[in-house]
Amino acid sequence: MLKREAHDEHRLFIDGQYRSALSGRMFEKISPITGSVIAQVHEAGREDVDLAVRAAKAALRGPWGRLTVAERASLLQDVSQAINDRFDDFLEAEIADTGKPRSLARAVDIPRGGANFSTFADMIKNLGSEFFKTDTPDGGTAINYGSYRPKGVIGVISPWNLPLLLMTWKVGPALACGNTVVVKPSEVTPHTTTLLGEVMNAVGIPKGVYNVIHGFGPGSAGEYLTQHPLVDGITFTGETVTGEAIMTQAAVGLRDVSLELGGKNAAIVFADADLDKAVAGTMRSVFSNCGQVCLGTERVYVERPVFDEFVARLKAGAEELVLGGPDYPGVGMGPLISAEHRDKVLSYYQLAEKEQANIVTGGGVPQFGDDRDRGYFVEPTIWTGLPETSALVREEIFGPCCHISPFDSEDEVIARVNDNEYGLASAIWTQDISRAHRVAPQIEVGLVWVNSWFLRDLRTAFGGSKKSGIGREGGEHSLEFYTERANICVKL
Ligand code: NAD
Ligand code: 6OD
Repeated sequence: MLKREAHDEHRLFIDGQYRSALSGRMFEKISPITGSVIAQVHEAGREDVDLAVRAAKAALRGPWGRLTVAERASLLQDVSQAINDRFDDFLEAEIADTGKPRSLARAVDIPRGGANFSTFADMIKNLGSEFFKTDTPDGGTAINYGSYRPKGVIGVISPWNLPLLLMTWKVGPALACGNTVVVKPSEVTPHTTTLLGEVMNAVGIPKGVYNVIHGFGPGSAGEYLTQHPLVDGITFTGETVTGEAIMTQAAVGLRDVSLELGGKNAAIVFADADLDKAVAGTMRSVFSNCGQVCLGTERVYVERPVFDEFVARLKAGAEELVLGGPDYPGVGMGPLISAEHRDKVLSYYQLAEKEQANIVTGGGVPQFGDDRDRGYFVEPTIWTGLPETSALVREEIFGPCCHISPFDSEDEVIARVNDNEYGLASAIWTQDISRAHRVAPQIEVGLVWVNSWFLRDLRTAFGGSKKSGIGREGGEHSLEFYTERANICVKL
């Protein structure tokens, strides 16, 4: 079990060793549950980042680079097993950093930490290769086959909403393909990424293969990492504006990027839907993780005959949610991640009042009269009555809130859902299977769920269109991004 201390200290993890930042600079990690400092984090400067990247580069040519695919896959299965063996340590670290309900982190975040390694360890052993037999001009034959090698040093930059899940979602396949990584977790959730260094050492991952640098974005570790000339590829999950900055930084030296960015995801509820399931699914997609899920629903379109009933039932569900810290009795929703993020979400709550939205429920900061008043809680909130032009209907808020609009026809709702600059995910609720197949491909997003939400098979393509990202990860798409392919042509 992890030793709980009043103040944890998170060091950098470079070349298999925990180290202080060379500058000695540190920053504070604040608990979203209490608003007090729970850790000091070492902030990597340019020199620390350089050390980490050089360690990663050297490791490509060391024992790691000489492993067979089967040996590498076996070591990554050990990483997966070791995360599961230390499940409680990762769980405590994640809930302390994020404040999310223990039950949620136990069911989703930590299991995916292990699965992200085991899935790609399995896949890499079965990676096939294309083969073409070619007629040559002299009447002979050539054979062509595909070969792959690792891309090199991968810079991994991850966000705070699902810290272990989203970081390992990139580190797992990157290592499976034989790369080495330098990871910069979000400055507000440094803990599980740091802890993973212990696991890497314990199972015998060679030094320099997995490195961790802490810090911020611009003028700090994130920017130094993306600017480093020895970084061969950058994979990023976070906000669209940050993705734009990272893409600009990656353009120097023509480094490949994979960007998983923001969304303004819509749910469509047809009148023929099983309303019990549609309400329960939409409750999850709007309020899970306090609305801080990139795939979460912030726009709901409900066919007019069931609009009033749906709104009433979602309101009842929202009002039944128990707010509290990870272990609060019956907790269904935790706090937002930080004071800064709460200010952002509350600015939209205020805008809703200014724009005279119909506030179905919520819209403010809850007053508990107990310890919870120290945390960064906001009320689960539902609005109706706003036009499609409202910022509340168009912009990503990343909080526990949604706007619900009625619609009258399939064509109308498809046009309204697509009229947005994001294109990440959508959920369709209907019992008409033909309608589901007709509508789903017309939605301009990377992921469509029918009668479900966040049902994941890690072998499938994951990513967004428009301003929600570039490229796809998941399954063979991850293997494609994290490798360099070559064609070998042999004249027979
Ligand atoms: P963010 O963009 O603020 O930060 C993400 C990471 O980028 C952090 O580690 C941060 O320090 C770093 N960073 C910031 N500026 C940088 C720069 N100029 N150069 C290099 N690194 C920089 O995102 P966030 O607030 O941590 O996460 C929330 C956002 O992430 C939301 O927009 C959400 O939609 C998005 N998100 C998307 C997905 C997806 O799969 N599409 C998944 C989760 C979260
Ligand atoms: O499930 C995943 O692999 C994934 N990338 C989820 C992203 C969730 C966004 O918050």
